[in-house]
Amino acid sequence: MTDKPARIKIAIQKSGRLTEQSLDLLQRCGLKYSRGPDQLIAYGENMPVDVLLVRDDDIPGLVRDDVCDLGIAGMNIVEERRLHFLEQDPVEPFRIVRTLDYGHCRLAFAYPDGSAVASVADLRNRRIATSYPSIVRDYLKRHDIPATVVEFSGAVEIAPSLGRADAICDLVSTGATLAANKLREGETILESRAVILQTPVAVPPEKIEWINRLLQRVEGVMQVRESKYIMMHAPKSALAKIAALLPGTEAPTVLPLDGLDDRVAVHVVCRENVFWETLESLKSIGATSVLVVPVEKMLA
Ligand code: PRT
Ligand code: ZN
Repeated sequence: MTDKPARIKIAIQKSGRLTEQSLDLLQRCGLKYSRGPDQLIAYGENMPVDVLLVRDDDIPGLVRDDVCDLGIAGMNIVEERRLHFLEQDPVEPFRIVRTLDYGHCRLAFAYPDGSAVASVADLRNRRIATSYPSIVRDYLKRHDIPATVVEFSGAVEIAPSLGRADAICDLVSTGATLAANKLREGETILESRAVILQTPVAVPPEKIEWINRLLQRVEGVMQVRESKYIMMHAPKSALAKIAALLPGTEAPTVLPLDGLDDRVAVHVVCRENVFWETLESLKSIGATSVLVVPVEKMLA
């Protein structure tokens, strides 16, 4: 018998677009780990949390099979694998417990420049190349479009020029890859970000504390990243409008300004990112000296 808490395993991408930010997230949650070069497991030194470094495609399966308690992967991979697993067994294979703020991309159709196939409506009885066959088939079925899905494991964008497909459905971020391959972006069928998956089985009591702690810390890290402290001078009469422009804001601190009766200093914590458009709108209702400052830590 041992009193040690059971160790939690979290699977993340070993080497790819999500690796750096996933490791950074875990570090911000307080995890210190040791990892040798090419090691597949990084052992947590100060928390009973070990990190499995694997290909992103394997992460949903590892979580479904309860080999890992948690996993981080792109929604594109997660949804593709989910639909695939559901074909074999109609039980939800895992739970998505948090959407993260990195790995943004979209799964979209794209059509060759100058082709007669230029929108989803033209896809009837055509061939679509993709690495996401389950998502694409599901979309076509839901929209009642009979078409052939041609599976490619990579380099999908060259399928039309090879004569293998009339259109593609692939991940797009900036659109540069499509443009370089003379393809025009069409309809988006999935907006994707990295997400945290949790195993579908009930969490054993010896793991509950640390799984909850980790997920709560992720919540804290996300909240801080999305939060901004905003300071400005504004007309007293504009306070309601300012609150409406800054979503997720708690009651603002309003301070008098020396020698000015109609203007005040306003300080607010805004729990969403603040864009230039918002600052321009604040200015248009009379705000001046607007400062937006990042938040380091927050205890709600
Ligand atoms: O080896 P492993 O299997 O783990 O990695 P991988 O090669 O399958 O995945 P990787 O590292 O390329 O991507 C990991 C995850 O990052 C994806 O599953 C997405 O969730 C997310 N992501 C975000 C992207 C992109 N942006 C992206 N732009 N994944 C791929 N791309 C590719 C896309 O497939 C296309 O080839 O980039 C190209 C398009 O980019 P733009 O900027 O030219 O539009
Ligand atoms: Zn992959």
